[in-house]
Amino acid sequence: MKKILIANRGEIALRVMRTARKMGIRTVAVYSEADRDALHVRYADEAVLIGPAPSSASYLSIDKVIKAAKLTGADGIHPGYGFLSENAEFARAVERAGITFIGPNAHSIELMGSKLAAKEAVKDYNIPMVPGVDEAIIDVDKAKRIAKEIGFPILIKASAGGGGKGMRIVEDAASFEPQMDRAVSEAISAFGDGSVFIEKYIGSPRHIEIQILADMHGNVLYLFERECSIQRRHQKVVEEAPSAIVTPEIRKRMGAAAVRVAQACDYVGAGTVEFLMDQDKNFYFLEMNTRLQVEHPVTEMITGLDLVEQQIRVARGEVLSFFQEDLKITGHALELRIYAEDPLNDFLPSVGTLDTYVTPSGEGIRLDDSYEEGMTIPIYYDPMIAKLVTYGSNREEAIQRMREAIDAYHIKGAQTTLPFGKFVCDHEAFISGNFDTHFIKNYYSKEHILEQQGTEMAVAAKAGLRFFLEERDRLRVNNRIPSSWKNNR
Ligand code: MV4
Repeated sequence: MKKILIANRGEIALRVMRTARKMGIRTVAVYSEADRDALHVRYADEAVLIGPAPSSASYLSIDKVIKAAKLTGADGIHPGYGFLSENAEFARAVERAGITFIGPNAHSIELMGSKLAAKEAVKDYNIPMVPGVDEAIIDVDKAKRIAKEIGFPILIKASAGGGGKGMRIVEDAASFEPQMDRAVSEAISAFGDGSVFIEKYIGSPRHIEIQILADMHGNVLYLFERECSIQRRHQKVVEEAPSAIVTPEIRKRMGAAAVRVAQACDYVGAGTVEFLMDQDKNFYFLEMNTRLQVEHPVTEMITGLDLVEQQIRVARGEVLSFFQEDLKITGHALELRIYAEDPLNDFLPSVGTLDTYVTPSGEGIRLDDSYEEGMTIPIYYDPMIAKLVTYGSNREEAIQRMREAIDAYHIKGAQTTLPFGKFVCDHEAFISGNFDTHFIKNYYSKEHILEQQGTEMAVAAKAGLRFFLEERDRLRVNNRIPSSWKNNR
């Protein structure tokens, strides 16, 4: 592979290019009209304009991306995350064009894109699953019977879903049918596929995922877990590795289960197997993400591996150069996603021009971003500004570094989730490790941030007053200097 086209934008495009460059591989950016001045365009060796701002006409256009690759002679395409990264048709079209898709084969993507197909595929692989049915509900009465057996509440899920879309909690038998009708029509309008199934509802789960890495020669390894329970409307905000509650014994079992999931779909490349963990630390397979994930840096920090480098090596057909026994966790890493969203206004997008953009740096700080002061956040795409990653020899140190890094990060021109990150790092439940996917719902309200800002403002006011008094005294001294001398400047 001599030249890679990155079919993405923002921080992930830059992040992939950095590794390509390190490996001596040339890079091609694609960009939309809204991204003419974007950093990924500037950073790449070559850049191709592929269309107007809306993603559907640019970053999501299979034809345009492949045309750009042919035009520039790219022999590999990295899809990043989002956009076309989990589009089986795209993976197929890339291979058909004689270009290497840096990701799993189209079959794996397709299989894991359907929750029911995924359940079916892993059936004989001894993977712990949430009690429920593993086929689409056709007979409502039968489903109701099974629901009673499992015990309410149960969850109706869309097979084509993911990220929480098309999910319905059913509290009792009476509300089964109306909730089911809603789930089906929601699934049809969102995914064009009304297949739904039921699972026992795990009330206070943690979301823990395992990073896996597989080569074309049958080697599959797990790169430990990431804890992603701090989410808002299925959008992760804080992630960490390792999880504060996963023991070496659980880690080994989860890792082995994740490897079997990968084997069940002939997986190649970097992938993530998601699990739910209940309050008794039982874990259940949820779904597999067949892409590089946003939060992959925390895994890189604790393993010392470059996941993009591994993706490229595996895509070139190389054998993984290490074994499971070679991998170990060193230290602890946290990631805060900094979104241009207003934590004081229900996390609504708050895009604008970054009038001030001063970033933290130093030991144990990694910042994956794609902005510079003066740049404007486009309204067309994901409003993530940056991923602030901190590393420490232990969890406490990583948290303390995150606090300091947040304080050293100065953004003006858009409201961001930075103060929310501070709230999390200062929260007793987070610090103790005793939290679940309801953390934000249970503990967060904007008053906490207002209070925090109030305290900060009070501190600033006090500092300002002291400065004023000191200056006044100094100036008074100056006033005693004879005017003839003072004016002689
Ligand atoms: C669940 C669940 C409870 N019980 N399944 C949400 C997204 C999709 N990937 C699966 N999800 C869930 N599935 C059962 N049987 C609770 C969730 C869930 C959740 C999972 C992970 C992280 C955040 C979440 C927030 C709400 C619900």
